Amino acid sequence: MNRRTFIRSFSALGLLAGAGPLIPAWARPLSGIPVRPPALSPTRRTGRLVEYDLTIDHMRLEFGGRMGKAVTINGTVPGPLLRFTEGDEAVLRVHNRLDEDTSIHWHGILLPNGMDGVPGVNFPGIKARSTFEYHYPIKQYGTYWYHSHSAFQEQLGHYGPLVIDPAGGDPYAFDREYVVVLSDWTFENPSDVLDNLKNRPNYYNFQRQTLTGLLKGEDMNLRDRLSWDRMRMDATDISDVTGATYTYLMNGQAPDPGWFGQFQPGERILVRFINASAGTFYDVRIPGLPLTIVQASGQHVEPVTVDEFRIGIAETFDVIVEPKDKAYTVFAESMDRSGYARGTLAPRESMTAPVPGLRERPLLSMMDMGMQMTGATAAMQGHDMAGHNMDDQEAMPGTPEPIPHGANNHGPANAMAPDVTRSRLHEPGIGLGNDGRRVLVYTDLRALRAETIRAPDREIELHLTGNMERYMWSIDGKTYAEEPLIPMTLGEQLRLTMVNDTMMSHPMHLHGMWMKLENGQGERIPRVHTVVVKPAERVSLLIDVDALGPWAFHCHVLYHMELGMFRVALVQPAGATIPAEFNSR
Ligand SMILES: [Cu+2]
Repeated sequence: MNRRTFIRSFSALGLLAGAGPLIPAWARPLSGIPVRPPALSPTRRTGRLVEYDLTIDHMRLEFGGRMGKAVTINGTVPGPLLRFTEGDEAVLRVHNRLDEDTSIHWHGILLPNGMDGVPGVNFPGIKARSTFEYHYPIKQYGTYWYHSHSAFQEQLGHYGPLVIDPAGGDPYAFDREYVVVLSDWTFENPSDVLDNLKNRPNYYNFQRQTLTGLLKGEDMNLRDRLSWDRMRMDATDISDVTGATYTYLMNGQAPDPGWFGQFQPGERILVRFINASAGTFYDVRIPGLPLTIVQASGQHVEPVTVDEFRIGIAETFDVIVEPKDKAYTVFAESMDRSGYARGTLAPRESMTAPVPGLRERPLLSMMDMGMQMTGATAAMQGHDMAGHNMDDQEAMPGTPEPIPHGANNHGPANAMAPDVTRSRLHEPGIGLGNDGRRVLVYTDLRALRAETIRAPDREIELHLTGNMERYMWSIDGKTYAEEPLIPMTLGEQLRLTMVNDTMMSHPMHLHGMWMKLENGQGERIPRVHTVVVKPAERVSLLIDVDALGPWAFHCHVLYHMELGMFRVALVQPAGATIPAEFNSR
């Protein structure tokens, strides 16, 4: 019995309390039968009524050989797998054993407003040592997740997977299924992480280019240097929190030895990837295996086969792979290349596969800065721009037209506005797509079923704003405290355009309603609950405003949300006045 097997089997029995990682049942290797990861057993099942009990507590758990104090759900990080079938009625009793408030938000689930679980927005929170019962009908299918919306509990392990089987079955066959939850762990108290970022926004960026290096002109020409200075940013500011403090987790396990999933040669395997991180975008690949994407944001898409995909915080992608009789590494590299989460898929536990090296750290580009560009610079979009001359070039055919931003009227909360913004849905994202690998892009996503497209009744434009030097994050230059509401009218068709004035990617999430991503696929427009808006990008989405109540709309980088990149989308019947409590916040 090797160390991995030993720790796994003994900790599963609770025999190694405090000595090994406690692995949720669904994340243990499944040999032979069953071929589905075991979900939490319902407390009771009566017809379509499925009842679960979830207990939130503090526990000391091991991450990469070191003990940390986690917030657990039923004793593990991540929490148990919750499984439903479309058409079920969910009853979820959440028992809070903490000495502080908690909550569970069901990410991507369409439900009555009072069951959405955002304290101070649509429910009071779950008080210390009390129980709250969620009750809602399951009206959709797909891979989702759930997490705390209270303080920094999500960073401490308060998240888990939620899978809903379609009433009519999935439109593709598979022999075995795994859930892969990616997340990030820090032994620092998350509020200290935030303090560090506020005191010195590049606190965790040990990859920073030195000022002397810049002045010597090693990496950039003069115009670039001036631009960076203007932005108060650095070309290596890809993530706020990096591998300097994060341990990157796959199914709750640090990379050595990492998560293990077993299969039998010849099987088709469905892997449900969920990014439950507080601050990490991952680039996922399984060297040697093409990845066929069949679901995005929990919704079926026309299969598209790639070598790699970027998964933003809170996104989900379902992937089908067909491994041969050998071991494979499931490699999830952090976007800033400061570390990785890792797992192994193999027919036997004794097998391992080579672990790829981290790729070179990417640099932000002129495109990311929203610089006005012509020709060759535009033609090189998606590649590192730092140091490239931007003169005398011609526009590349097919490049979306840049749109001038105009004056930066977002006040001091916005460091600067880009000169131009444009659609970047066809781009794989920073650091990807220039090494021959086929990378998933948003324009690839094509819904399996056609949608009825209605012309928008109303259009709104929101700018994602920030000041990296002061670590301020906001929307239209205002924090949630300063400007809490986005009013919406029940029944309207809304076009929401987001313009990212910052140089960081923001995974924007709307609760309670689908957003449909206008990616050029016509009536096959894909539904998303979360969309990554790249630096200097302009993205538009259509929303059927069909659910009454106050719904959270926010950036899913936990620290950006905490600092105010957050709004309440308040859906009311036409003609209703805004309740006083929302004006006086
Ligand atoms: Cu953000």
